[in-house]
Amino acid sequence: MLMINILGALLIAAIIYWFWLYKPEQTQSDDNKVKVVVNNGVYQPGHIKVAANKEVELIFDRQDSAPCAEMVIFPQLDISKTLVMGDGNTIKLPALEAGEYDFHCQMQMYKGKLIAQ
Ligand SMILES: [Cu+2]
Repeated sequence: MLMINILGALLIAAIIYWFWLYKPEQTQSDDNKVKVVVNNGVYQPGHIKVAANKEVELIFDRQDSAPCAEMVIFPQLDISKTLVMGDGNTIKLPALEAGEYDFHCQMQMYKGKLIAQ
């Protein structure tokens, strides 16, 4: 019984960490070309700053074979792509107006943000 309580408390702590406390790694790109590693439930970096009004190239390196990691979706841009294992996933985005653009997997467990400025 005690064991179950401890597991429950750990699970709650993990959920709180995941949804409220986790701060994604940030990166800033000068040439608008960024490599993003997909593994362990996070995009690394998760927050990507790029220059606005300039085409963006993202190279996704998928290390997680779970189906959850299979697709990346940019809802505001109406772009989605199925990712193969490894780093052969290049996504070219049009020049973006300044603003924030989300990207996530189909279940929204993996979440990232593109910040054009
Ligand atoms: Cu997912």
